[in-house]
Amino acid sequence: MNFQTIIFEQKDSTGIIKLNRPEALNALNSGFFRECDALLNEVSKLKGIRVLVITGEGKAFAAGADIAEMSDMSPEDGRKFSSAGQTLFNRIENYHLPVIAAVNGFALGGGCELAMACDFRYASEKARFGQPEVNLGMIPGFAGTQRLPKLVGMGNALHLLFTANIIDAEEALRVGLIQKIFPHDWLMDETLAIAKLIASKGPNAMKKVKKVSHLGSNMSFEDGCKLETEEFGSLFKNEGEEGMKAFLEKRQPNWD
Ligand code: CO8
Repeated sequence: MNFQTIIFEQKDSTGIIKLNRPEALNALNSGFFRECDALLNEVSKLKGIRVLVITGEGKAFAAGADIAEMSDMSPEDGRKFSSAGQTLFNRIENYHLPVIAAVNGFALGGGCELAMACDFRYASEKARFGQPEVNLGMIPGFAGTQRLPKLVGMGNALHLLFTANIIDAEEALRVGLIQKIFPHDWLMDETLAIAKLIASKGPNAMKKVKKVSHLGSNMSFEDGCKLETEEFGSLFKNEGEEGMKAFLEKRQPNWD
């Protein structure tokens, strides 16, 4: 798989997507949206990948949408660009595998929105987060206004969105934007270790927990519960049978 904006690598059962335009701090352009979408198509055909990790090359995770590409856009172009980004990020959120963001540096604007579309976020102590769009007379366009309040609460979200403040990893952890901080050089090893742990669990259960959590969060409580019941039931006479048998027989489950 040959791409201009990303590198893909498989380590055991983890697929690593590395944003690879370090000269532009991995700014997200339309090439990235196309290539990442194509990569997700390819990954779904590969056997043995159970978790994805998204990270960045160099000192940024991604410093935002590509301002150079956006600067000449018409309102209609802007809407198309926003829609392409939202479609990709929604696809990541609803992808059949767990997706972890390993935030190695700047995650600003669209970069923070990409991290938020992942299932959870680990960060290097060098990571920096923010939604600085209002500095440019813009607002987030890749669903940042929708995901940020869900993750950090409306007050913290609007504080970031209004001020364009760049916050460090400690502050991001405090507001609940990220789940863990590691020394910079440990970030990938720690992320791969948790990916390996997740990959050892029931793969169908993983898919279902992701589906029910994300879809359910956009439904009424009652509808979310109904979806949970439906998917819970679907795991009997499925891998749940093997998982429960293995427990009773005091052995490791065999998911393959
Ligand atoms: N887009 C394009 N190029 C970028 C971007 C970006 N977002 N960020 C950095 N670069 C480029 C710089 O222009 C520079 O290029 P060159 O070397 O050719 O001059 C190179 O990356 C290195 O950047 P700096 O020299 O600025 O590096 P510093 O370490 O001095 O500064 C910062 C790092 C603080 C991260 C700084 O680069 C910065 O402020 N970047 C912009 C951050 C920003 O405003 N991000 C939000 C962008 S808007 C957005 O994401 C909206 C998303 C929704 C869009 C909806 C679609 C319509």
